[in-house]
Amino acid sequence: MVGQLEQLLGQLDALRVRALEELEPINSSADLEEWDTRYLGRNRGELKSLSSVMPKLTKEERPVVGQRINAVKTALERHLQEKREELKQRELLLALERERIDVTLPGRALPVGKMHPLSRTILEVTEIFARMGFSVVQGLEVEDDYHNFQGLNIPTDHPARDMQDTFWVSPEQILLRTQTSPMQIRTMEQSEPPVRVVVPGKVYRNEDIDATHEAMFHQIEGLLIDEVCTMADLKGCLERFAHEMFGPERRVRFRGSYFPFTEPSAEMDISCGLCDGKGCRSCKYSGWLEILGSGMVHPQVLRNVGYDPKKYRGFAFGMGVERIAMLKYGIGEIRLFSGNDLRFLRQL
Ligand code: FA5
Repeated sequence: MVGQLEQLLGQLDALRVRALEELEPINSSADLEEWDTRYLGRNRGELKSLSSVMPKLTKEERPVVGQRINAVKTALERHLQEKREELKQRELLLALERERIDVTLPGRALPVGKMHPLSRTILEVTEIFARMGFSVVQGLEVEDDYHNFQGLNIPTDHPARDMQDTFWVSPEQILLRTQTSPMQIRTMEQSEPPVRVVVPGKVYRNEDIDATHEAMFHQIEGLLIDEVCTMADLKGCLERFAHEMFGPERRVRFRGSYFPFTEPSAEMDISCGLCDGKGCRSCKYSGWLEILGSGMVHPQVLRNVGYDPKKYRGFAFGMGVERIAMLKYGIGEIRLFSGNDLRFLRQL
């Protein structure tokens, strides 16, 4: 019996040595779990199998073997725990190594957008007028017949309506504004003189599209009302704008014109920058590009908004933003602005 006991204790010691030897080189969680099951597993673990002889032992032998089993189990569990910790630390270090950021690497550049050339033009124009004391206000793109036409001295049967072919939203009442001029009426309805505003925004006309005409384009309206104001003020103001915008070398000319809401009226042309005034497709071989209509505010328009035309006078102008951008950046085709072609937009 003593020999059997010695053999059992020897087996337990050998199990402990073997288990610890096998534990040493393990370096993955999966292998560790497998080791745990093999030696300490509740059902088929090797320690459990050796413990199964307990019932067959004598009363004296049982505590001796029981103590040895416990000692082996405690030792194996302690080493298992230490190994688990070690693997956890190692995996953490590996993860940190994998995710390490090298702050000396060059950064990845984010694609940065740019202002659209039309937005930039609007900003440049309004800044020039802001320096001359004008405030910038916004109007409505969907307008009524009164503000777009009648208040501006263009009654229903007036031939001037044919100059701006209209997109109607509801027949004869609501429309997409054909010009920014309705903001002349709205501004004067809402404020007392003196008035100095510029109004940038989109306008719509049912037009044939070509290199210089779009059906949706932008205008900037200007309105100045005061007790003293002459055509010379209008010309001075617009010439100054043109020279600040395009440079002093560009030539400017005024041509007599007709608008029902200004009297007298004039259109302003700028010498074509593409051909330097010699004539090209863009300026329709005239050497000039019309950029705005203007004139002294008609007394009837002043009466329409309740201003006394004997006391107040003023001038107004409306310029085409696309035409100005074409002149400024030497672009020969208006449709490029709304084409969304990045190759074009990146060039500017
Ligand atoms: C008007 O729209 C008047 N409201 C301007 C005005 C305001 C006159 C205040 C007097 C007082 P006109 O239709 O000419 O005028 O247009 C003004 C400018 O818009 C033109 O000089 C041109 O630069 C631009 N423009 C006109 N039609 C088009 C179009 N289809 N595409 C691009 N730009 C255009």
